[in-house]
Amino acid sequence: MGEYYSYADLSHQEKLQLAIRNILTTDTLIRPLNDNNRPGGLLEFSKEDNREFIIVGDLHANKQNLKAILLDNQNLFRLRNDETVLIILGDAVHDERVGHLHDMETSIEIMDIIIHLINEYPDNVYYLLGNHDTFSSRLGKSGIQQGLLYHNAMLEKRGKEYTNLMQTFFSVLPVFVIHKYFLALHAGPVRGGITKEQIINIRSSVSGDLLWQLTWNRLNETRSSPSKKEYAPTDLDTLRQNLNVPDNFPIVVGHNPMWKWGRDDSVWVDPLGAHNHVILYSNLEQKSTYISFNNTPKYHIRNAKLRVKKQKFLLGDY
Ligand SMILES: [Mn+2]
Repeated sequence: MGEYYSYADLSHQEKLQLAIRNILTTDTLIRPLNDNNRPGGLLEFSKEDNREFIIVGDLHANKQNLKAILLDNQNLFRLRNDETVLIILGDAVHDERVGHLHDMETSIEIMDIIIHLINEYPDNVYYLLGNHDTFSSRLGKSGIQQGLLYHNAMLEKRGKEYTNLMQTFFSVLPVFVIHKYFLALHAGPVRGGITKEQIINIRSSVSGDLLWQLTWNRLNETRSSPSKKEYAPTDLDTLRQNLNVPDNFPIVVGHNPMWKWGRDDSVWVDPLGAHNHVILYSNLEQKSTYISFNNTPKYHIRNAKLRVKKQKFLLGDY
C-alpha cells in the first residue's frame, strides 16, 4: 500500500479506518470466522510460528512505558523484521493514577500510537479487548465515568465520525490468544468453562455474559467461594482442559493488579494459589514490565529501560 500514498499524509480518521481494516483482515487461519462469517474473538497462532511473542499488560495511558517496551531489546526493530509479535492485553486507555482519572488526552494519544503500530505491522501487532475499551457511561472508577469522559473528549478533539469509528474499532477487536506456549486474555477465565467455538462466537447474541466475564473477571482474593464476577484457580484449570492444552500451560492476563498482596508491583506469578498464571500490569510510572516467550515454553519477565529523551528521537512523533 505504501506505493500509493504516504502514511503521514493520512488524516487521523483515515488511519483509524485503515487500522480497522487491518484488524478485520487478519488471516482467517489465525483469526477464524464466526458463525456469521465475521472475524471471531479468537487469535490462534500456528504451532509452526517461531516468532518471539511479547505480551504487554494494561497501559492505562502510559505512553512512556509503551515506547520504552518498543525500544527495549530491539523490539521495534524485530517487529519490523517479522521476528517479534506484540500482544497488548487491552486497557491501553484511561489513566488511573490518583488525580488523573479525568485526563483523556493521553488516552487519545496512546491509541494514536497503537493505531500506528497496527497499521505499520498488521501481522505483528495485536490489541485485545479490555473492559476499558469502551465509551460506556457505566465504565468508571471512583465515581468518575471514564468511558463517557473519553467519548466526549474524543468527540471534541476528533469529531463525530472519528468517535464512531473508534466504537467500531472496539467492536472488532479480538479477545483471546491461543499460542503454542501460552493463553492470553484481558481479565480471566469464565466460570464454568468456555469452548473454542464459544470464544470464536464471543459476540454472538447467544453468548450471554461470556464476553463480559473474559474482560472483567478477577481472581478471587478471599479464598471463599468466588462470586459470579470472580474466578478461582480451578477455573484456570477448566479453561486449560476446555482448550486441550497441558495442565501447566501459562495463562497470562492483565486487569487485576494484586497490590494489596505485596510481592512485585507490576507482575504477579502464581498469585493466591493459582499455578502457571501471570497477572501483568504495564503502567507503573517507575517500571515498564512485559513478558517474552521467545520460541520456548519458558517466559521471561522484562523491565524496559525508561529512557525518555532518546525515545522521542528514535520513534518520532506519532
Ligand atoms: Mn481491565
